[in-house]
Amino acid sequence: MLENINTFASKFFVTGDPMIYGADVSIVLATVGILFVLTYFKKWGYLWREWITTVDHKKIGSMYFIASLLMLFRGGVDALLMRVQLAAPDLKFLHSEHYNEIFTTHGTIMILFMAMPFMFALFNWVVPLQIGARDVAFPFLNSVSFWLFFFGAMLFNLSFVIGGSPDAGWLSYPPLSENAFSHGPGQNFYIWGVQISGIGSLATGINFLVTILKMRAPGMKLMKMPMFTWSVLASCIIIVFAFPVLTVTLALLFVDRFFDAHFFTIDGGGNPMMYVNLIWMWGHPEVYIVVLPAFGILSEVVSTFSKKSIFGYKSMVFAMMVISVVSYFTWVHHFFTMGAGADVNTFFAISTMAIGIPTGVKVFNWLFTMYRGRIEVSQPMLWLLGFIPCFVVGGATGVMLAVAPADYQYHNSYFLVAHFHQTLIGGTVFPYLAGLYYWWPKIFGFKLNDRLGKWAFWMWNIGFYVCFMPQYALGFMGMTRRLYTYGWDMGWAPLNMVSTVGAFLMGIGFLFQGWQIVHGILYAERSKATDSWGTGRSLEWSIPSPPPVYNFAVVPQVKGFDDWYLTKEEMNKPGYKAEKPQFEAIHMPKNSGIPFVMGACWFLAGFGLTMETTFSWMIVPGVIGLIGVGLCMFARSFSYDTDYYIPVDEVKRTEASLGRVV
Ligand code: HEM
Ligand SMILES: [Cu+2]
Repeated sequence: MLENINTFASKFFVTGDPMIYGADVSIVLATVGILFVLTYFKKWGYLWREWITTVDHKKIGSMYFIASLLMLFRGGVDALLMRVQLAAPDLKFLHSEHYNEIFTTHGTIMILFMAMPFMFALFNWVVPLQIGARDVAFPFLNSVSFWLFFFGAMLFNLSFVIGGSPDAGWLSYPPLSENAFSHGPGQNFYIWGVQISGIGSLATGINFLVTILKMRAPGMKLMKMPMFTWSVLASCIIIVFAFPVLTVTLALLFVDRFFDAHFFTIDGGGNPMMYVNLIWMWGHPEVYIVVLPAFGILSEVVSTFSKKSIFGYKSMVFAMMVISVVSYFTWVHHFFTMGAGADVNTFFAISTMAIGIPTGVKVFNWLFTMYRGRIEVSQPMLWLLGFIPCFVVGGATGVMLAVAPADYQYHNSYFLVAHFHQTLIGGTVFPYLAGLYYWWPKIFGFKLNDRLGKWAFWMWNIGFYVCFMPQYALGFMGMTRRLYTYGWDMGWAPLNMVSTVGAFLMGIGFLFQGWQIVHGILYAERSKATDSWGTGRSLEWSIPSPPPVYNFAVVPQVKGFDDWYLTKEEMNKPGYKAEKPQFEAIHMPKNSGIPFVMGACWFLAGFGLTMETTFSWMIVPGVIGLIGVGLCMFARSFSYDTDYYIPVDEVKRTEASLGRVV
């Protein structure tokens, strides 16, 4: 009996590494701590009513943000562990398998569980406010999306302590990810964690696409939409076409692993390169999914703080739409070395370089917006100024990689590692941070401390160049990616040490930001002012901060692009008199617990199917989870009590308490 339990435990739990035991203990302690605090302060009801069951886009945005911050922490710790191992030759800090696991979890977490939810946080916080809507088109689905993302991410992270982490790289290429080479549950965690959250992302894409197309306030023609909303529309179009490819690809890999099929194995007539093509047909558009909203954020920030309308609005919109289409025709640049032949490689080399054109147009438009503007270097603007040089160099090295014959040299070298971090950190994380600082006062009613913010900015920026510039050189010196150690004779030691120092500087930057948020919650001056920066131009700056549940007491009538700016001009005219608003009862969606339960059922299903290859009886929880998902759908289909009205009196009372004219 005891022996049985022992063998079970040793297969079920990850053992053998002091770091893992440390993590086990801290997970248990943190969980007990959280449960204790919630019970002691009687916060369970509050948590359930206000957050877990919420369908309010602003709160869902906040939950996405918290999750992405936690994942940035985990992904960041992974990064630092790797950089410590590589700091000097022949270190024994991480052994080879452990290193493989860490770069896999780092890459997957950073892109799918950090960048994506950070982006969804901004979608949720901002889009309905910018288009004058009271919520997204499908608030219930929005909550489902969040919980699928959340439980998918948790499932993926669980692999650290149960079963073992995936180790076949962030895109899980076969043959490494096939049964023959990765027999344990690690790869299954990857499949189910990414699959479940991916379904959530697809639903979010559909939701925001419909929201932007159908929920705009009267008068807001497409060509009057703010740039951020445009960028979200472009990103969602890509999501809707790209994510189904991911779903199918992962499903095929699942069939290979569970039913011994041969889609991607050489024996039995499969082909691993088919997987590589499929995953990049999603993977390349995916990088544009995360980068287009970044462009949108920058366009808002640059015009607000240059106090000018964005330069070349139409060309900006056009550039974004071109990028969203062309991004489907470049995927082969990730494996020119596959050997598809000169003609195929030429096509993909040219299409990749072509993307540089609309991207360049955007950079020039931001510069021209600043030209002759009265520039105010606020925190969001600072990140924009950090972004431009970083992204330009990242883009230029991208064009170098696009030269197919030259890529035979760069491929899978540290040159590539430096390039993609430059676009992902400089081109995505920096702009998202600009957006965070920019819209934070709108969502929370206070600004984040300037001094701490400047420290964070400089740490991130200096750290970034110190960390990644040496890696370009290391790439030229022959250092390949995914390498866990190297010898003294290679001559790579000094640059690697410099790179590690840079990584830690970025880590310090992150700590400053954590402190900045805590500091803000504790000490920042609160302000309900609608136009937090004084120079806002779009509709979100016309309502109180934080906005009431219904956002707009009266649906705005949009006059033109930069509508709030136009309104302010009108208000400044002599003899202006505010019209008395005509309130009506407001139709709102009701909270629901189904999305959370459904997410939990997916988690159970995913966990069961993941562990099934180790313990066949785990199919039982797997099937129970799937049945639970079905029941949740059934329950939703038959619930009729899904919405309510906020009566006029209550709207008036709320507006009056926010200092508005009633
Ligand atoms: C905060 C600073 C960061 C540092 C110091 C860092 C460092 C690293 C290191 C050392 C590797 C492994 C390279 C190798 O051995 O091949 C790596 C891989 C990777 N990183 Fe980062 N990283 C950072 C942030 C990010 C961010 C923000 C993202 C995405 C949004 C990201 C995405 C990736 C991806 C996709 C990989 C490839 C994983 C693979 O080879 O499967 N990283 N990073
Ligand atoms: Cu690509």
